[in-house]
Amino acid sequence: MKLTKILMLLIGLALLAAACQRQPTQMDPGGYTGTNKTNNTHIRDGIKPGSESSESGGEHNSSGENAAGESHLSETLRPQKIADMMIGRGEQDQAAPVLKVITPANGATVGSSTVKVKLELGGDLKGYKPMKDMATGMGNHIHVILDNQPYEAYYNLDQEFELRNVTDGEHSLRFFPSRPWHESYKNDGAFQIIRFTVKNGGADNSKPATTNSNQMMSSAKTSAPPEGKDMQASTAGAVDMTKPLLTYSRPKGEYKGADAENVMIDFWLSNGKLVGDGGEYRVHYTVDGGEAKYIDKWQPIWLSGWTNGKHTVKLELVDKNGNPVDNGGYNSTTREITVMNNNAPAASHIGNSNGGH
Ligand SMILES: [Cu+2]
Repeated sequence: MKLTKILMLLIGLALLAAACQRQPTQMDPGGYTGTNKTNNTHIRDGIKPGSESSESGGEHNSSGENAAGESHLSETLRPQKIADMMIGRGEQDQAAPVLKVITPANGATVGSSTVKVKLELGGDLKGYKPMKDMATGMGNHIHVILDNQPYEAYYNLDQEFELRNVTDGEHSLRFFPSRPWHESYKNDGAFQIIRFTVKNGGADNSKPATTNSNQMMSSAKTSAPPEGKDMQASTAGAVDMTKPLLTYSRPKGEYKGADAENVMIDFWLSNGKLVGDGGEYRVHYTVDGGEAKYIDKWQPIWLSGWTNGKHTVKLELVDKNGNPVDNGGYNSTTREITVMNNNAPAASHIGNSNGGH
């Protein structure tokens, strides 16, 4: 009787172990190997990515495993939906957009807690234009980052973007163009960083966030209020704009349904190259404080196998030996995201559940 119970327990454990081993582990476990683990070439081959991984994702969901537990993440190919979108975009993904910051000027002092942003987009655009599609809530957009906060999405460059309730003090702003699925353009001139100061701006961060209903703010020509966002209280880091700078971009916010199956990690890297691109840096990332992983080529990666719930994602710039490379505190960033992968039928529009950000 007792022996039977033990035997059954052992068989159960063996089955569990076998289930875990079915998951492919493509990620670099540590030291730089000189190979690139991502498989962007498969986009052209039209291979459906992550079929094994989505299966394992289902197991975890049905088990109701705590999100704080290990997610058994694995690197997957660029999702087919995104590969399809790229084909539909013509040459846009080969564009080299160049941003110019008109307002606020680098070094400017602003006497208001509402900071107006004006950008100019140039370069080799190949049809790239920031614009929100009202039907899908998606479109090309600019990522706007105040200090080291999560980015805000800016869609219509014909109108100013308003950063509201910005606290007094020195701040930094970073900008770069992004695709509808939030993958950044990585060409020279795409990324811009400026510093500015708010003086006697009168921001009150004890007040609840206000909506953009202040009609006086918008210009007489336009009926729609400007895009904008109430900002959290923060100040600039002591960033040296000439030194290697890692800018966290994705993941961010909530991932639901089909979008939760493959979560993209994407970042901007200035003034330095990763080892896989002939440089001397690596991007060290951890999920939920788990095993250290590395990105050695500057391109997005997609991870599948997320458990439902909240997760932390940390990106950090390190040197070849794994030592942190600091730059005003911006080179190590941790964000919390929420994953709700309910295995619902695929959403018709990827990214919808991200609120267009
Ligand atoms: Cu975005």
